[in-house]
Amino acid sequence: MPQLEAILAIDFHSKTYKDAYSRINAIVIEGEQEAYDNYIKLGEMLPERQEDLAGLAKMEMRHKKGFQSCGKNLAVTPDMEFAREFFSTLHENFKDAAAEGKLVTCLLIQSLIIECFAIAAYNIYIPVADDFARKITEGVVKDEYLHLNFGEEWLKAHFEASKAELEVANRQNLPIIWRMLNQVTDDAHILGMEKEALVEDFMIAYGEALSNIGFSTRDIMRMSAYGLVTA
Ligand code: PL3
Ligand code: FE2
Ligand code: FE2
Repeated sequence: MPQLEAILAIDFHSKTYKDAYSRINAIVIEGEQEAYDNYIKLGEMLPERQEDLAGLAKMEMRHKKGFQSCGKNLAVTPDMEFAREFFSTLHENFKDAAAEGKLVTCLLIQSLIIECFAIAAYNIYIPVADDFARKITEGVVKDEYLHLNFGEEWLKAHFEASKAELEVANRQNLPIIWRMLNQVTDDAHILGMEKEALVEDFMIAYGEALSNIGFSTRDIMRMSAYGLVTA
């Protein structure tokens, strides 16, 4: 729960707020753009679901435009170079997996890890956002649950065949998320978002996803904390 004093103290037009926003806003814009690209790629890898995936990609493009308008509304210029660098490792991993035809790894990176990261971040942001950005973000987060659900449903239907690849992909990519989170902790704090809350919401969303797919509680505990301590 965000502290009331913290919300009351936020000055959306201060130099400090706008400076932090220039990076966080860029991260979400870049994240939505990469999500768009990733769903287009997933559509090529999963031709029988191409139409559904094109629909998800379209939503990501709408999200990107929504967040661009949030930055404009605060007269902030997003630092896109910072954001591209922020996503580069995860981006490379998705690209490599796609080139090797590793659909399960691609689904884990985009539909589970990235969507859970977005769901945690957006839910924590909503209560501390300015009025304009709050309305946009509320609309966006509803869609992100659909995207997470797409990955869950597919992986659940192919659980036994995907399990081993999911374990490896989790081990490879989850530590990257914790590192990314550490990189935004200070800026997120300025926006009224605490790291502990982000970690907690991410763990809940990701743990629930793994459970829906078919992993046991024991597996989930082991998998979802992977890389958290060393990050
Ligand atoms: C998938 O649809 C979108 C992927 C975007 C990933 C965003 C991760 C954001 C982490 C930064 C934490 C602060 C969020 C602030 C929200 C405006
Ligand atoms: Fe999105
Ligand atoms: Fe999404």
